[in-house]
Amino acid sequence: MVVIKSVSARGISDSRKERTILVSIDTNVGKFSASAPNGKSTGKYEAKPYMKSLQGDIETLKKFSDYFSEEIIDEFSDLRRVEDIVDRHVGANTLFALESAILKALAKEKKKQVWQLINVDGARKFPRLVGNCMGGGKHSQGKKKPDFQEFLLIPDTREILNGSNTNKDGKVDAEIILGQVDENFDKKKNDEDAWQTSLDDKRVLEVLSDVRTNMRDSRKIKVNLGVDVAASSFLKRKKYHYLNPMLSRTGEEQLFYISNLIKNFNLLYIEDPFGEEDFESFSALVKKFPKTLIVGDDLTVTNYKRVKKAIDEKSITALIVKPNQNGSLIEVQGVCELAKKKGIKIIFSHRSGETDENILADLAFGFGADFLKCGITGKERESKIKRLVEIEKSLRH
Ligand code: 2PG
Ligand code: MG
Repeated sequence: MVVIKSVSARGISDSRKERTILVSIDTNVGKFSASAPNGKSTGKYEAKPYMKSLQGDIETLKKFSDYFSEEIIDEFSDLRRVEDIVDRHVGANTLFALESAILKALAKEKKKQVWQLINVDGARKFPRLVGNCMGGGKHSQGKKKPDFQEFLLIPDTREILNGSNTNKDGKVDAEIILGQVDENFDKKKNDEDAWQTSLDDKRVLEVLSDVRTNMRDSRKIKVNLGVDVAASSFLKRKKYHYLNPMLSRTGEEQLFYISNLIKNFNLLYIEDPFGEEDFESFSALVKKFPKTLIVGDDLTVTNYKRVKKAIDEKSITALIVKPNQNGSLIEVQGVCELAKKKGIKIIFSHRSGETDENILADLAFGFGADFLKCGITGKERESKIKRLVEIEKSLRH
């Protein structure tokens, strides 16, 4: 069992140089720490990262430090006791980092890997990688850019290195093509290290289609395409306000437009194609494309109630799980169990402002995620992929 002797926290910089929290614990089996990432295109319904402020949460943890020592942690479900202590006193980033540090201590004490604390039935399925290749929206700078936030490559393999190398090659290929077709291309990358471009959404999808063909020819691998529309970020007064080219679409027009994109570009994956309140339009899309991954992120925000509503209303076929959208890993477990029971695919995901923390890989594997969305390049993104490779290797021996 783990006994927590003390808890402390401090602010650190994320990949965007914004402040986030690092929580450290001192235990009977040593010192452990973990950090939380930051979102930018945050859902209206996600839990607040901090109660009042980062500094406020740091002080709260300090005040509560003694209470933790009274709790004995012996298994994953004991995290609930920690949650009982800090419930409504700290935000989701703080809780997620604290629980992550505790899981690391517990793994050490049990001589196990973090994923083994979760994956009690010993499932061995690796997630497919979802890699952000080109981007726009809130994650990119510049006046002229795609309105959609992320254009994603999804290699059809569960071998992590193969998937990761395919995505890297695909990203290099995209760079070459962008150099030919985007006169403004300056090789700059956005928040998630994806290429910034001045092309519009459709033209980016054409580039991505070429990348798909090239990967098939050169690497003999099938690559599927996906998009994170992050539609709430350009929805105002019931209209989707596109800037590139400048036009607005009603909800109905958006449904028509998205449907055409799915058909014309054979998209496997479409995330947040409508506003975060619009369960109905999501349902209409699922009805038209029951086999496509219609993914809720801002819609569902890793919140059990919203996930249940989305499933009950048949609004999604897949679900983004961002542990720090919620904070409670116990609820994350509940969300994953519900999704699995209902045949909804699970995509664990990084945030746009990331740290070197790699526990996301253990969580994704442990909870049996179907996909892991964590970018293609950049040390904060690659740390998660490297950790998956490590898990893969450990299972071969
Ligand atoms: C998303 C995420 C991660 P953010 O919308 O899916 O790619 O972005 O972390 O800014 O919410
Ligand atoms: Mg998203």
